[in-house]
Amino acid sequence: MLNDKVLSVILGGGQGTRLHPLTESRSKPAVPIAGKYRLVDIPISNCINSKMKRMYVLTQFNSASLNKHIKNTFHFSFFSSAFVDVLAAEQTPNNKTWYQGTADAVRQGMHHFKKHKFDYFLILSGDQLYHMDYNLMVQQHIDTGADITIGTVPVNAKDAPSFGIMKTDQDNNITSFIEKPKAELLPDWTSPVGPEMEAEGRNYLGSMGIYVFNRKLLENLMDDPNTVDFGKEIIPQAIGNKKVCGYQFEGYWTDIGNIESFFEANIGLTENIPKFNLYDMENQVYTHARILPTSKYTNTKLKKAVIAEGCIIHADRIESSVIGVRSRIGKGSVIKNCYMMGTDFYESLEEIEKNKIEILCGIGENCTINNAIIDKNCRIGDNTSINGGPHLEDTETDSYVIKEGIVVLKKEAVIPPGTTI
Ligand code: ADQ
Ligand code: ADP
Repeated sequence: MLNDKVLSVILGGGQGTRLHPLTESRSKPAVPIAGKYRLVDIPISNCINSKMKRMYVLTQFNSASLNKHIKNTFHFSFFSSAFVDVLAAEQTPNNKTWYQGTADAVRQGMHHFKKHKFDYFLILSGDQLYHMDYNLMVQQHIDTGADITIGTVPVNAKDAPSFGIMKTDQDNNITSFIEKPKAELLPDWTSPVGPEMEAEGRNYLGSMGIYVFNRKLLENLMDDPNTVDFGKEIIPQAIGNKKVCGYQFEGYWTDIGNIESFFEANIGLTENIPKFNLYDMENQVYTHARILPTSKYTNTKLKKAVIAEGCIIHADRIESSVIGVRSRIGKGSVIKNCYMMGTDFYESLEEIEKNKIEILCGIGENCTINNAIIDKNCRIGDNTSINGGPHLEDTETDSYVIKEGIVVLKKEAVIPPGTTI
C-alpha cells in the first residue's frame, strides 16, 4: 500500500494578494468555492480518494474559518493513522520568520513531518481544481527510480508565462526547466505534444506545482536556508544534479489562484457538461456536512444555475450563476454570471425587528447583478445595479474591488439601496 509510504503537504497559500479581497479576512485554503466547498477541500479530497490520508496544510495564518472547517469536516476513525493538520506561520508580515515562500513553508514544518514514518513527500498546491489519483504518480516515481517527479500538463502560449515550463527526453526525464518564462523566451520552450493538444495550441509542458520527493532528498535540500521557493530554486537547481522526471497528467486541471481564473472555474460549473465533475461519486469532493433545509424558489426562471442547499429565492431570473448555501434573493432581481458565496446564518424575523436591520443578508428586491463575485454575508439593498465587464477599471473601495472587470463584493459588505456600480 502506497498509503503508508506517503506524507502529503498542501501548500495553502502565501500572503494571498492574488485572491484579494477574498483572502482579506480568511486564509486562502478557506476561500469558499462552488457554492458549498472550500479551496482546501479539493487537494484533501484527492488525497482521501487516493487513500493517502496523512496531510498537513501549510498556511500563512490560522484563520478561524479554516480551523473550524477542518475540525468540523475531516473526522477519521480513532484507530486510523489518518489526519489533516493545519500548520500556520504565526508571525506578522514584517517578521522575517513569516513563510518566505513555498520551500520555506515546508522547511518550517519539517520538524513536524519528520515525526512520521513515510518514504515520499507529496507536495500539493492549494489553489487548483482537478481530480487526480496520486497513486499513479507516486507509482511512476518509484518505478522510474526518480529523486523528484513533477506533475505536468500541456499549456498554451498565453498561459505559459504563469507556469514552470520544462523539456523532457523520451524517457520523461526533465532536461531543462524555467520558472514563469517571459513571453519573448517562449519560442525556445515548445515540446512535442499529441495531435489533440497541438490542435489546441498547447505546445508547452507546464508544471502543475505537484511534486513527489524522496524523503531523504527533501530533508537534505531543506537544510539549505537560502532556498525559498520550489519553482524558483529547488526544482531548477535539481535539474542535471538529480533524476527529475515528469508525470504526464491527462485529465482536467486548472489553476484558480487569481480572481479571473477563480471566477471562470466557478462559473464553468454551470455549463451543461462542466469540465470539473462534482457528480463523480468515485472521486467525491468532501466538505462540511451542514444538514441544511432544501432550497426554495418562488417564480424564478433558472438557466444554467448551480444552487446550494438552504437558499430562499424569489428572484425573477438566475442565469449562468453559482449560488451558495443559505443565499436569499429578493423578488424581481436578475442575477447573471455571478458567484454568490452565500451566508453563514439565517436572520429570524425577531432578530431583524429587534436589531432594526434595514438591509437583510443576501440580495434585495429588483436588483440586477452581472459579472460579480459576492463574498459571504453581504447585504445588498433593493434596486441595486452591479454591472461588471471590461468597461470597468480596476479599483478598490471599502466594500468592493474590481479586477479584470469582475466586481468582487467584500465579505460582509453593505450596499445601500439604489447603488449603481
Ligand atoms: P505558483 O502557483 O505561481 O506556481 P507559488 O506562488 O509558489 O507558485 O504557489 C504554489 C502554491 O503554494 C500555491 O498553492 C500557493 O497558494 C502556495 N503558497 C505560496 N506561497 C506560500 C507560502 N508562503 N506558504 C504556504 N503556501 C504558499 C507554482 C510553480 C509553477 C507551476 C505552478 C502551477 O512554481 O512552476 O507551474 O505552481 O500552478
Ligand atoms: P460555512 O457555511 O461558511 O461553512 P458553517 O455552516 O460552518 O459556515 O457555519 C455557519 C455558522 O456560522 C452558523 O451556523 C452560525 O453559527 C455561525 N455564524 C457566523 N456568523 C454569524 C452571525 N453573524 N450570526 C449568527 N451566526 C453566525
